[in-house]
Amino acid sequence: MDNSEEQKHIQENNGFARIEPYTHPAGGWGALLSVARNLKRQDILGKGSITLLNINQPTGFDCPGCAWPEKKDAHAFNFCENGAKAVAFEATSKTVTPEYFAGHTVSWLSEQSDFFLEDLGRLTDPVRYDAATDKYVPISWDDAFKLIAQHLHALDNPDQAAFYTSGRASNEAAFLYQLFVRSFGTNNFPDCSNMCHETTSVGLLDSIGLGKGTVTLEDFDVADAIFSFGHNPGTNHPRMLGTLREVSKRGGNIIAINPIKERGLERFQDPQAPLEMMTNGSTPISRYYFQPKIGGDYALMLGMLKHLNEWDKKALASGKPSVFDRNFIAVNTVGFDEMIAEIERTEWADIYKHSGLSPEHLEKLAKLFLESERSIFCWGMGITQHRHGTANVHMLANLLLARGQIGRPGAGLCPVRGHSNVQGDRTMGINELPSPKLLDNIDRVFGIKSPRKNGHGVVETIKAMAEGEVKVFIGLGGNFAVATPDTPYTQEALRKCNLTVHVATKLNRSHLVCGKDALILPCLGRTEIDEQLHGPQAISVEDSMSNIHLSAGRNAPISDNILSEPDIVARMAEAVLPDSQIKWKWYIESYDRIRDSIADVFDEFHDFNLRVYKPGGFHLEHPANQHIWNTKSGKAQFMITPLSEVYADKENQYAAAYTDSKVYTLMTTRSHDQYNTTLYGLDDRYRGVFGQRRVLFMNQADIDEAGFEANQWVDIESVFSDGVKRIVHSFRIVPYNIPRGSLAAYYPETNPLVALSSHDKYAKIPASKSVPVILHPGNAPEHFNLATAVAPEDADKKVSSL
Ligand SMILES: Nc1nc2c(c(=O)[nH]1)N[C@H]1C(S)=C(S)[C@@H](COP(=O)(O)OP(=O)(O)OC[C@H]3O[C@@H](n4cnc5c(=O)[nH]c(N)nc54)[C@H](O)[C@@H]3O)O[C@H]1N2
Ligand SMILES: Nc1nc2c(c(=O)[nH]1)N[C@H]1C(S)=C(S)[C@@H](COP(=O)(O)OP(=O)(O)OC[C@H]3O[C@@H](n4cnc5c(=O)[nH]c(N)nc54)[C@H](O)[C@@H]3O)O[C@H]1N2
Ligand SMILES: [Mo]
Repeated sequence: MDNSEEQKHIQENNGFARIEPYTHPAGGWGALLSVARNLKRQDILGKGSITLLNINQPTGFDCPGCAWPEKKDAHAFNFCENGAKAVAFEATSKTVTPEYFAGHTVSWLSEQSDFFLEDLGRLTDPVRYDAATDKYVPISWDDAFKLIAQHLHALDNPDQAAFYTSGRASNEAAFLYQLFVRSFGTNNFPDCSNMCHETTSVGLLDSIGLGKGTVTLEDFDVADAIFSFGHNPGTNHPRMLGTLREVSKRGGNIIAINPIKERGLERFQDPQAPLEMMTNGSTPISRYYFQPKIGGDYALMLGMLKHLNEWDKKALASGKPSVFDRNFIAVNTVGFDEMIAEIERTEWADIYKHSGLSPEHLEKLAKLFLESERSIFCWGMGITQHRHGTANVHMLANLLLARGQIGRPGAGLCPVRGHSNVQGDRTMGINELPSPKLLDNIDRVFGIKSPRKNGHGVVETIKAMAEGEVKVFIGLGGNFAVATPDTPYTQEALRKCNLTVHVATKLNRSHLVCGKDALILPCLGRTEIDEQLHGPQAISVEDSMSNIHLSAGRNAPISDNILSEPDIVARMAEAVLPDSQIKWKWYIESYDRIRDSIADVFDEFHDFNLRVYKPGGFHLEHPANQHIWNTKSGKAQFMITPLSEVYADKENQYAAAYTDSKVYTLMTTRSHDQYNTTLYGLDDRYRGVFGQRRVLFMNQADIDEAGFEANQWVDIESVFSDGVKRIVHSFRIVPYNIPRGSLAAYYPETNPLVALSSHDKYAKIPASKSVPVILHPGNAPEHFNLATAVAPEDADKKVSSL
C-alpha cells in the first residue's frame, strides 16, 4: 500500500482519527472554538460564560488549570483554552448519582474508558462499595467517617495508613489535613509532587536553600533572555504564552530547549489581543530552538559551563574581566572550584554524545547565555522526570549562580508548576520528610506530639501497600491508580488495602480499584459557593511564583449532599480522634480561623487574613533574592555529578548492553486535550493528532532503519534491569520532528511501562521521561484492556457523537 491508500484505509477503519500537520500558530481562533465546543458538551453554555468571567479575578476563583500567576492589571478575561476546559468539566451539569451507581456494577464501570468515566459528570453523594452486589451504595456522611475511624483504629500503628494529596487542595484543606494526619501519628504523605516537581524542591534546597522559584512576573518585563527547558506551555500553561509574547515583542530572546518542536514554543496568536486575531497575525515565540536527545539536558548544561570556563580562561589571559561573576561567587557560594575541576575533567566527546547537540549548536547556546545579563530559566517535566532529575536542577542553578544571576531583577529560577496549588500544599506541610522546625512549630501551636519519623512518598507507599505494610489509603483528590507508574503492580497494591477512600469531584478509575472496603466522598469544586456558618467562605492558593491569594466560587453547589474539602477533613478528624484538643468543627465555621492558625505556625504567613484579603493577595519573598541561603553550608552551593555517573546508571547500562533489539528512550507526555489523567477529548491539535491517543512519535530515519512505516501499529515494551515484562499494545507510528533514538507517547496509557524502581535517586520521582523501550510490530487495537487504560474506539464514539 502506498501512503495515501494506507491513510484512506486507516480513516475508513478508525472513524475520523487522522494525522494532519498543524500549520497555524498556537492559541488564536482554534483555542476559542475549542472553548465553545467544550462548554456546549458539558451543557453549561449560559453558566459557563458566567463562570469563565470570574476566573482569576480579584473576587472570583482561582483557575484550577495550572499554577501560572495572574497578571496584576488583569483585563476582563484572564483564562486560557485549557483553563476553560478544566472549568467546563468541573462546572458541568451532568451528575453521577446513587441511582446511576445502582444501575452499574464496579466491574462494568471498570471496563469503560477513563474518558467515559470523566464524562459521566459530578459526584453527588457519598457512597460505599458493597462487595456482595459489586456496586457503590449510598452511605451517610457520619457513617462514612465512622467506617474510616474503625479502620484506622484497627491498625497496629499509624504508619500503616497513607494520606495522598493531589495539588488542587486549598491551603486551608491541606493545612487541616496535615494537622489531622500528624495528630493521628504518621508522616506518610504521598503527594502528586512526588511525580512532578519534587526534583525541583530537592535540587533547589541543596543549591539555594529553598525549593521554590525566585522570579516574579515583573522579572519577565526586564529579562534579556528566557531559557525554556523541557516544558510545553502552549498546552500546559497557555497563559504563560502571553508573558512570552510580551518578551518576544520587546526584543527579548526566548530560547527553547526541547527534543520536540512544540508549536506553542514556535508561534503564538494571543486570543486576548484583538489586532492579532483580526489580522490573523502571530508572534514568533522562540528565537532559538535547540533539540537535545531526551535526557540530554544535563550534558548540554555541563557543556555550556565548559564553554564559559574556556572563554573565562581566555578573557583572564588577555586581561579582560572574568565571564563568571567572581565577586558573587566569592561572597555567596561554595563548591565553585570543585565544580570547575569536574567540568575540566569531562571530555567534549562525551558531552556531545549525551546531549545530542552538535558542537556548533552547543557553542551557540552557551554564547546566548554569555550575552544575557539577565536570564530566566523556566523548566517543567522534561527536566524533572528523569533518574537524574535532581542533578538536572542542580545544573540549572549552577549556571545562574556562576554568573551571579540570582537576586538580580530580570534573572532567576522559574520552575513551572503543574497543579494550581501544588506549591501551596507543600508550604502548608504536606511533606513526607518534614523539617524539625515545621514539626516543632505545629507542636507548639497545637500542643500535639507530631511523629518525627520520615514518612512514605508515592513510590514507597506503593511498595508498602504491595507488601501489606500500608493497609489504609486515603486520597484528597487525584487519580492515584492511573497517575502512578507500573500500573498493574500499583493497582494490585491498592486492591490489597483494607480500606481505600477518595475525596473527589468526578468519578475516576482509582475509585474502581477498591480495597476490601472503599468510599467515595464527593466534594465542592473551586467554582462553587462554599457556605458555612459565618457565610460563604474563600480558600487560598499559592501560585508558581509564591503569590498567595483567595479564591471563591460563584456557582450553586451541584448537590446538597456534598461537603467542602476542609469540612471533610475536619469531620474525619473528629471521628478518628475523639480525644483531640483541636477544635476541628470550629475551624469550619469560618476559614479565617484556619488562616489564623496557619499564621501562628509559619512566620512568613504573619497577618495572613489582613494581607490575603487585599486584591491580589501577597507575595512570599524567596530568601535567595536577599542572598540569604538556608542551605547546610549557609551559602549557595554548586552541586556537580560526574557525567559518567549520570549517564551510566544501572538502567542505562542495562539498556546499552541489551542486544536483542534497538533500545530507544521514550518520554511519556501530555496531549493538548487532557489534564493529567482527565481526558477532555482525543485531539492533540498542535502536534497534528486528531481523534486518537494511541500514537508514537518517531524520527523518520529511525522508522526507516527499523523497517517500519508511518501509521504502522506497534507494541512498546520497556526493558529494565529487573527483567519484568512490561508491554503496551497497539500504538500507531507518527513520523515526527524528534531526535533519533528518542520517542514520545501519551501518559497515562504508557504508565504500565514505567518501572516503579526507575526513579530519581534523591527525590524518587518516577523517570516518566526516560523509559528505555524496544518496539515490536503490532496490530490495531481490538478491545479495551485494563493495562492500556483507555479504549480508543469507545472514546472515539463519545467524541464523534457531539
Ligand atoms: N492542559 C493541561 N495543563 C496542565 C496539565 C495537563 O495535563 N493539561 N498538567 C499540569 C501539571 S500537573 C503539570 S506538572 C504541568 C506539566 O507541564 P509540562 O512540564 O509541559 O509537562 P509535559 O506535557 O509532560 O511536557 C513535557 C515537555 O518536556 C519535553 N521533554 C521531554 N523530555 C525532555 C528532556 O529530556 N529534555 C527536555 N529539554 N525536554 C523534554 C516534551 O517534549 C514536552 O514539551 O502542566 C500542568 N498544566
Ligand atoms: N507517565 C507519566 N506519569 C505521570 C506524569 C507524566 O508526565 N508521565 N505526570 C505526573 C504529574 S506531573 C502529576 S501532577 C500526576 C497527577 O496525578 P493526580 O493529581 O493524582 O491526578 P489528576 O489526573 O490531576 O487527578 C484528577 C482527579 O482529581 C479529582 N479532582 C479534580 N478536582 C478536584 C477538587 O477540586 N477536589 C478534589 N478532592 N478532587 C478533585 C477528580 O476526581 C479527577 O478525576 O501524574 C503524574 N504521572
Ligand atoms: Mo504535575
